Amino acid sequence: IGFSSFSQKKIWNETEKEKTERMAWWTEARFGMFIHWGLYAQPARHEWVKKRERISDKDYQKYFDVFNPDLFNPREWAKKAKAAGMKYAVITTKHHEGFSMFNSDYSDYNITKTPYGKDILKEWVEAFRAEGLGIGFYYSLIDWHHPDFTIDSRHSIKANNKEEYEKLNKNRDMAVYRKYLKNQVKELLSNYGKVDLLWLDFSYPGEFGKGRDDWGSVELLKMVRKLQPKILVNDRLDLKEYAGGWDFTTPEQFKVEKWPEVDGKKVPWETCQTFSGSWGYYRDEHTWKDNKQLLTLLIESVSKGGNVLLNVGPTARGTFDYRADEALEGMGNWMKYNSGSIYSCTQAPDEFVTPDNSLLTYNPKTNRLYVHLLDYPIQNFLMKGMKGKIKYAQFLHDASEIKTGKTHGAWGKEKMKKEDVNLKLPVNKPNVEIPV
Ligand code: FHN
Repeated sequence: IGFSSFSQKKIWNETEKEKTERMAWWTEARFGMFIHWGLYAQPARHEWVKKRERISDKDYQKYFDVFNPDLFNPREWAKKAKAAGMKYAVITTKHHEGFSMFNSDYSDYNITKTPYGKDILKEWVEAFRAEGLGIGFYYSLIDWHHPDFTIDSRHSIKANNKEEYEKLNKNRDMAVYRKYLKNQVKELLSNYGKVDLLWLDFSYPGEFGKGRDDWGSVELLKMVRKLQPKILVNDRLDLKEYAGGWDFTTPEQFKVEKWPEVDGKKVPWETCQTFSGSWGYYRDEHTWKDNKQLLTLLIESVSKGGNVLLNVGPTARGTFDYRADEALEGMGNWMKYNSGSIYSCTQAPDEFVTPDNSLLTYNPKTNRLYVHLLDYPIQNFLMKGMKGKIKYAQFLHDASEIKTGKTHGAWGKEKMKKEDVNLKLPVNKPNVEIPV
């Protein structure tokens, strides 16, 4: 569908080795915080509340008029992210509602014009950078507030045919919007120091099959690259080429079956997920992932060579929901003992057979294999085909040795082959979270 195509050579004259080096901090980090925060935190009914409830600009204005996160403490947020084991963070600088959480010369629909009155993004960057976290900016390509943004099925108004579509957009000039988009991205990448990651969101085929280059992607990326030469860019511009259009792919709210590939080649990837069902703060949301689900998500992603970007939707006063705090603390309790099996780890070499009900990760630098038990086996844990490949086995949380040996009785002998190794685990699991 009319996606502009170009090779990396034209935009980013970068070798695979240079790209690997540029991405190394992110690949080793494995775990980041996503933050969805904007006017939609006021109604607290999902970040798409304006579209879902078909709220007019006029009726949505009241959220702008009262926005004043008086309890916002970015350093506290950064400490919580760090304690959870997160190494970078990506915040919505502007979501689809079109409200800029930063001071912009191109739109008065921004944070400095609300009762809050200050550049909240600047405060956030300073705090997260002070805690040593990577800085990522989410910027929505979609803008429900800008008078020149093309209206289509992403809006409350659905055009049912080409005529209606053209009538709806008669006074809208996407070339004007493209310029606005480029100017705001330029502000973001010029006014806040080094930005490590640009998380653009999202592209879709033009209505009625009309392919379009909505965002001026090639020119936009050339500018991005010029302003922030080391920055990472995700895959949600309307450019399909891995080599040039983007650095990592972003499977959202689902678990990949295997390491994603493009043209038969494994590509960097990061799954973005919510603790609950909503990205923005949703007060009455009751479906929250539990600690084991979250930990398994993180381990499973790393076991397939990927990252996890886990989302918090702060309240309109600038606090984290108590359930988000609990989820972050739960992950931090596990990461305190086990981050060694996450940071700088990746998919284990194919020679290692993943035992039942467990997940493997592997650190290629240290040649350490990490076995994550998703529940606790009774005494014997068979690792098939590992004879001669395990020098020493230990529990990660206290480094106590795990002995190897034969399995018990006739059944065990029959089960265990000569090329297998059996880990003799204590009957009661160590006093830490499952996964162990
Ligand atoms: O529509 C957005 C959604 O609100 C949220 O920001 C997610 C996060 O990846 N991205 C879009 C849906 O894919």
